Amino acid sequence: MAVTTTLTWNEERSFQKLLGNVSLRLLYKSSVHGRSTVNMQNSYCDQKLSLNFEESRIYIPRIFEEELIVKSHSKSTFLECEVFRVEGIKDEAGYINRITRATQHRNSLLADVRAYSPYADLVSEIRILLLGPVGSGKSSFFNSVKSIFQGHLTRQAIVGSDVTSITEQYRIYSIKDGKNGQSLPFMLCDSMGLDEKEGVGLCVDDIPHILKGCVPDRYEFSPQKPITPQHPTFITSPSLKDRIHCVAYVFDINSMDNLSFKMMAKLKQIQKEVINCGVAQVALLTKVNNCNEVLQDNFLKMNNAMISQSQIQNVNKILGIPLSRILVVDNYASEREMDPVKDILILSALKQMFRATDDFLEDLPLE
Ligand SMILES: Nc1nc2c(ncn2[C@@H]2O[C@H](COP(=O)(O)OP(=O)(O)O)[C@@H](O)[C@H]2O)c(=O)[nH]1
Ligand SMILES: [Mg+2]
Repeated sequence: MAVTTTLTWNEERSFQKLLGNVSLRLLYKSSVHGRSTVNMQNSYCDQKLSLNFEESRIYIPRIFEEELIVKSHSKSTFLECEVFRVEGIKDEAGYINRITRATQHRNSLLADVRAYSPYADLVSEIRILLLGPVGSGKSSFFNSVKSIFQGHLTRQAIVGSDVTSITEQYRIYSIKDGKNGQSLPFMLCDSMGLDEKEGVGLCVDDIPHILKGCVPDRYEFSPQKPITPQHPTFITSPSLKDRIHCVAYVFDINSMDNLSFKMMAKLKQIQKEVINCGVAQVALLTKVNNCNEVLQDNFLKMNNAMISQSQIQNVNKILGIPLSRILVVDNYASEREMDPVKDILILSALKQMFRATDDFLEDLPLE
C-alpha cells in the first residue's frame, strides 16, 4: 500500500506554497519506516540534512538551523516525522506563468528606468532625498535599488536600528548600471532619521540647506546644531544639479496608523520647508508584507483593495500627497535572492519619483 502523508490537504498546500509552489513526494514516514537514523540517512537524505532520531527527539545540526529556519531546542519531540523530496516547481494555477509575466514586466520597467532622462536635460542626474523616521527603511531602499541594478543583493548602506547602525552621515549615493556600467540618471540622498523629540534625529533647520544643495556628501549631522554657512564644507553657491529635486517621505506602512502627534507636527514643519522650496514630493511606504497581492494580475496597477487601505489614506490626509504619488514597496531586508515582484514595486516607485521630478523641473522659472 502506498504510504501517505499525515498532513491534511490544506496543510500540504500551505507547505507547498511556502516552498514556492513546489510539488512534493513523500519519501519517509517514521511510523511506517521506523526510526533508524542510519537507515533514513542512507536511503533518503543527502548529507546536508542529517536528522538524528533518539526517543522521538529531533536533532538538527546547529549549522543547518539557520538555513532551515528552525530552532531545534534539545527538548523538541515529534509524533511523526516525514521527509519529502521537492520535485521542482509545480506547473499549476498559472504559477510559472505569473513568474514569467512578472519577470517580463520587471525587465520592461528596468529598461524604462535606464532610459530616463530628466526633463529638458536640465540636469544629468536628479537627486531624490529620502526623509523619514529612524527605521522606516530609507537606507534599505537605497540598498534595494542598488541590488536591482547590480543584479544581486548588496548592502552598501548600513541598516538597522541599533545605535551603531543609525545613519548619521548625509550620503549622496550615485548608482551604477551593472558593476562597471555608467552612472544612472538619479541619485538617492540618505539622511539621518527623524525623531519626534526635539534635539534628537535630523534637525529641521538642516532641511532648507539640504534642499538647496548646500550640504555636502558625508556631512556629519549634529541633531542639536544645524549646519551654517560658516561650516568649512558648506556649499555656498549650489547650482541646479546640486539641489534636491524630489523628496520622498519614507514610512513603515505598519506604523502609519499610530504616528505620534509630535511626529506628525515635525513632519508638517518639514513639509513646510519642502513646499517653500517648491520641490516635488512623494511618499514611500515600506515593509508591505503582501507584496504578491499588491499588484493586479497584469502587474500594471495596484489593487483597489490596497489603495483603500487606511495607512495609504492616512498619508494622503496628513501630507496631502495624491494617491498616485503614494508608493508602496517591500525592500530587500533578510532575503537571500532577488524577487521579480519586489523589483516591480521598487522600479515602479522610482518611475513615479521621476514623473514627480519632471513636473518640478518643467515648472521651474526660466533663467
Ligand atoms: N521586511 C522589511 N524590512 C525592512 C524593509 N525596509 C527596511 N527593513 C528593515 O527595517 C530595519 C530598518 O531599516 P533601515 O533601512 O536601516 O531604516 P532607516 O533608519 O530608515 O535607514 C532594518 O532591519 C531593515 O532590514 C522592508 O521594506 N521590509
Ligand atoms: Mg538609515
